[in-house]
Amino acid sequence: MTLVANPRYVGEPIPLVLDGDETCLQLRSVRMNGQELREGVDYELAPGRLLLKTPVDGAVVQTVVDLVPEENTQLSGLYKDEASAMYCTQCEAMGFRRITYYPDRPDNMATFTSVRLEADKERYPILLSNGNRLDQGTVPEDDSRHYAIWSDPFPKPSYLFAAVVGKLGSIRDSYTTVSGKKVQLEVFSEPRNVHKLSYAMESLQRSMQWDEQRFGLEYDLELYNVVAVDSFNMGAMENKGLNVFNTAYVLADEGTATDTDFERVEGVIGHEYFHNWTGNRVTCRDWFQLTLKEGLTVFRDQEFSGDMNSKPVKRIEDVRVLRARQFSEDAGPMSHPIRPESYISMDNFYTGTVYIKGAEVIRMYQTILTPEGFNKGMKLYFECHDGSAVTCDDFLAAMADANNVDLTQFALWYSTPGTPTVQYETSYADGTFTLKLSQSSRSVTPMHIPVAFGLLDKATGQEVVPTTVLELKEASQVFTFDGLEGDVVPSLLRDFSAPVKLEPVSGEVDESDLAFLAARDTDGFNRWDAGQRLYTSLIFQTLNDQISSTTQAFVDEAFRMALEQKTTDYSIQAYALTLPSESTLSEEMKIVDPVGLHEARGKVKKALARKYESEIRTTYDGLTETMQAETEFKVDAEAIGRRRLRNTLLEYLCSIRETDQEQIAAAELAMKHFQNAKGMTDKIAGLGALASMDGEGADARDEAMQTFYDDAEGDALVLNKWFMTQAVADLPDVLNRVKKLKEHPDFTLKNPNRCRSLISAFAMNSAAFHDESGEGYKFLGSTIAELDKLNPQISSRMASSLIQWRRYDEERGQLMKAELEKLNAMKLSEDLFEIVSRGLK
Ligand code: HT7
Ligand code: ZN
Repeated sequence: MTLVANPRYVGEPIPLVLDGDETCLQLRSVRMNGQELREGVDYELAPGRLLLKTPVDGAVVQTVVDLVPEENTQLSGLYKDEASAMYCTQCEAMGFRRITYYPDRPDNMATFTSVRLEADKERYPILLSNGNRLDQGTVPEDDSRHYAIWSDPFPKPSYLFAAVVGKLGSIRDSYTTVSGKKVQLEVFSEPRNVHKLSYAMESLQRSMQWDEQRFGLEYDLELYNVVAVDSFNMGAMENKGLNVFNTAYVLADEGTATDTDFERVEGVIGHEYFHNWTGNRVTCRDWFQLTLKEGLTVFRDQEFSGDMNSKPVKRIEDVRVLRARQFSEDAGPMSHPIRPESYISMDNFYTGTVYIKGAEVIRMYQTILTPEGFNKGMKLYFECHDGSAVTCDDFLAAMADANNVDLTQFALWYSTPGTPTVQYETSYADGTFTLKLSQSSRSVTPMHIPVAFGLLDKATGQEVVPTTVLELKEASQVFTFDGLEGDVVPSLLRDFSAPVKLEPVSGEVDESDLAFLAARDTDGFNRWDAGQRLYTSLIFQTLNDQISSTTQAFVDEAFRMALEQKTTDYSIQAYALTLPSESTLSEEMKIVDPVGLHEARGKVKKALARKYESEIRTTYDGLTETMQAETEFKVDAEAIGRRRLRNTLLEYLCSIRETDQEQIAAAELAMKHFQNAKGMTDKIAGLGALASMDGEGADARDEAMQTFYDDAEGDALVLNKWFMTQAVADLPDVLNRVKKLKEHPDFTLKNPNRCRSLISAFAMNSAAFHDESGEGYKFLGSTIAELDKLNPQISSRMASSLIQWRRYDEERGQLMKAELEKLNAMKLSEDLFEIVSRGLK
């Protein structure tokens, strides 16, 4: 590397810090301008760093290190993927320092002009790195070896460096950009998976076109490579011109991937591609600014997926994830602002808060400034900061300056942890509707909260006040709407315009309004949400054994209407028929009762299934007939929606199994669904239903599990589904099953996907994991300890369920805490130590 003195620095030269992880690097030599440097004289080695005592402006520094990728089980730095035998890198956030000594910080943007890779030709025919390939050929001294030289003209921080060396298959295509440049696209995987790459390629082409159309952003290199790797800590990585992907987010075909997998492939391919501008061209000054690139890029991928499929469906899905995942994170000891203020290990801050709440914050800019204003802000952001490492404040300033508005108060979203609450109070007299909004949050001063609002005529369902964005900026504010006639119903926080909890001041939600909105709201998101609130009410009434007949009647009506809806928007219909998840429901409880909640939700589900069994069956059979008549397998919105709806109905039908007779009928239905499935979506839905069957359904369950396993023929992603289905089953002895599966020859703690599919999935099986014996906690605690020795990024993530112990009753809480204390007494990785110690604080 060539050193360049910081032109802003004045004073005596100070030592230059090169970061390096001595636990995996063996330093051989350091040279400056060709001269070998002496340890203790010219440089010093300390834990985590090498100090160059007298750096010289313009000097060329060379470091030579040894490392053993085969032993790198952390999957950070350079490692060997066992499944494919390929070597690959993962440098974000701090993996480059596990490859060599270097100023490994995001604001050090350098051009990597000649990355030379060399390997055995036969065993490693593919040699890839960032940018464009300058040269390749046979090594002159040894014709069994070859080399490639890569050069990336764009300055980049080291976290965006990548190299891949292996025996890979690929598919190739191209994309001609809006200005007529032809870009070569290539997607690589293990040769046996090449037939599963076309959806990723098509998604990439769609992403490139969408970014040009929506934001005027064009791709900038001559080629774009994507590599699928089985062992990967996260979803994917946006390395410049050489994305590395977890196989789970690239490989997809109808036989092995569900519709959700297809949707994820499209979303994650888009996400990594969009990083080329929001992350790579403009990057983060420091890791506290992570949401600058991640929140913005998640927002961009959400918008992309919404445009490719259905906007309301995508919004519902995104808010479901936010509520289930981020709200609980924000209510626990890992609560942090989207721009965190401190960390021990940065890897622990790739969180739901930074990513998905971060995306909600970006969405609020758009809501406040309008899409046109938002686009103006984006344009200015790139004009001012292309090629730089900047901050969230710079982004906010671009939005404010481009629109000539003051966003000072909005900046509180970057520094305030926790989920704000917005309370509302309404009155209506003499044709004037009055709405009082108040806010409370962990910010000392009020936040800037956009509340999208509409009013509907109660008699006709017509919008009398179309969606209007109310800007709540004070602790409490009153808004009036006059000139109205007849009764009206308010629709608040339309399209979920801010990541807040909404509640009436009185504490009593008007359920008749909810029932009206569930049937007639013109805002698709709020129509769905009103139904969810009614279901929530009934589930809690069931839990407390105090069912109100009025609530029951509203729920019945909402469910029946959703069921009988004549629409082709089958996904919306499916979501309207789906009860809120246990994790979303638990957000409503001060002290979470996981088993009670599981039972209450189950009871409501079964009661609805019994009440509407014949209507459910008719719709299910109708869909089955339509689908059987189809000759072509499609993954468009309509086909996905149809499968989603039919699988939702299957769940209801299979929940009716009190008597032996009913158990047999449910097992037969699920088995038929499983056996006749045309793709993985239906197959896994059938298997999922069978997985929880016992008694008269046990034989069918075991038979289907075996068939599914055999059909998988060792396919890693399909086997993950097999493990997961069993880990989340609703069976009394699920923990023993999981323990046995952990010893299965196909199980390994070394592969993060496999770990997540069994261990993390079990921790999400709330009733089983939280069994009052505490055995679930013990199992997780000991597995985390085992895993921490291999892969701290994954072990620390697995501890996230245990640190929620304060949310549970005394007995459960103490049992969970005891596991954290056991871990705390061990020698832990930094990553896990940070989570455990936060959990015990
Ligand atoms: N930007 C990428 C982050 C990432 C990562 C972070 C820590 C450890 C491993 C990792 N692999 C990828 C992913 C993204 O948001 O696009
Ligand atoms: Zn990202």
